[in-house]
Amino acid sequence: MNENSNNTNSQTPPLGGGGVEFIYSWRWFGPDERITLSEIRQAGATGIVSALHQIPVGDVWEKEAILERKEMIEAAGLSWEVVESLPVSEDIKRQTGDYLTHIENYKISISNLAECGIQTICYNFMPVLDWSRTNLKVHFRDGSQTSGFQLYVFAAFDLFILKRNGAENDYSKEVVAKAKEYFQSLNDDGKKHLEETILYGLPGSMKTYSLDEFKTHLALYKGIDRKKLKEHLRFFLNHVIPVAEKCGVKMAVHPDDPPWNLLGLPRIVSTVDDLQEITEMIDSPSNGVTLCTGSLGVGHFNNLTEIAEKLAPCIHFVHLRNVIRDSGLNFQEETFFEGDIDMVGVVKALIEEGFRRQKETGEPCRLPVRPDHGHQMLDEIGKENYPGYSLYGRMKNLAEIKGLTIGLIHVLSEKKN
Ligand code: DNO
Repeated sequence: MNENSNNTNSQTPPLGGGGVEFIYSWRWFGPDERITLSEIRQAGATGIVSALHQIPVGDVWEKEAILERKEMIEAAGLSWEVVESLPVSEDIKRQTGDYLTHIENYKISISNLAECGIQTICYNFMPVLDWSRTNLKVHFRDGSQTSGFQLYVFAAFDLFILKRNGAENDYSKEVVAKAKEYFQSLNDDGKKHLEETILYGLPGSMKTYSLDEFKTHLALYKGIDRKKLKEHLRFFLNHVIPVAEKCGVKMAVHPDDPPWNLLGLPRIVSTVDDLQEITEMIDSPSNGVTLCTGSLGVGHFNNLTEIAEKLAPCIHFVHLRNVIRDSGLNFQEETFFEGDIDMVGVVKALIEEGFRRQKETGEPCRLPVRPDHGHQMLDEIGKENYPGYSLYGRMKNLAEIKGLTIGLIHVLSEKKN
């Protein structure tokens, strides 16, 4: 074998075997990101999870733009496995303004993606905010940095910065008192920092909402409760799932992070019951879920192994990361094996499902999996990247995912035979 091999063939042999092929994937925000495709390949990924963040939400993803990104990825010896996300516009979530046009555009984007060979699409239905933290740089015990959420800090933002009407009814007396004390301890910089952290916006844009912009967005959700938002999701699925099914695309809804209502905004993809209800809204192999162990896992009421087992046939995409949480709705991102989530139990459920699918179809089951957020560590501390989307932290998690999945597939295949 040539020592200086520059082989860019993405067809690396499947690892693990036994009828289940995890596609070891990595989220890449595109060519503007600091982390390059070459680094991603060296980190051990073969699949890419990406999105065309430059296209305004609601517009069509034209084939030309999709192919341009695809070629870039393939030129680096990788393959574009999943779109995360094909974003659902706020208009669609609220059923206001241009929502019908946006839905039509969404359908065109799905078929354009399918024609370009991309068959898994992740999306979410969280109003206004995507994921929320109160601290994006928690000092972790080993010297790295991670992210966390403290309910009283969040409440301090809600009560004293946002000054939302009726906010005090959403927290216990203890939390309100702690929030007050905390807020009084902050200087102006501390207050600004808290505001920016919570309004960080979406991964894929470094944009932070201004407080006024945010208030405007919140106000537009007046009158939209869980029931209404579910109706809007059902309407959206009724339109897009038949198109996805026709072109062989799997839609995978991403759970809410964190999985509870925030700032008076309803969240409807938070529990096993929510997920089951959504998958039953329209019975189709294209109507599935993204199993995100971290987003669901911060809810002390969610048992991830149970969710993986119950939802198994509908899981099209997996995000693996660990967290610690408590019953007071506080949480922190942990190292891969040391949190409250039983990663072994979850992966075991996925492998069993893989065996089942292989038996059903006669084909090996391919399931894209990616490390989600990683700690900021080593000489990446102080460097800029989307919070959680570090190179080294995710590289470590990916190695742990590979070890766990390959080892478990081996053991479970032996047991089966
Ligand atoms: C956070 C991610 C989410 C996810 C979207 C999917 O890091 O897990 O932003 O990409 O919610 O639509």
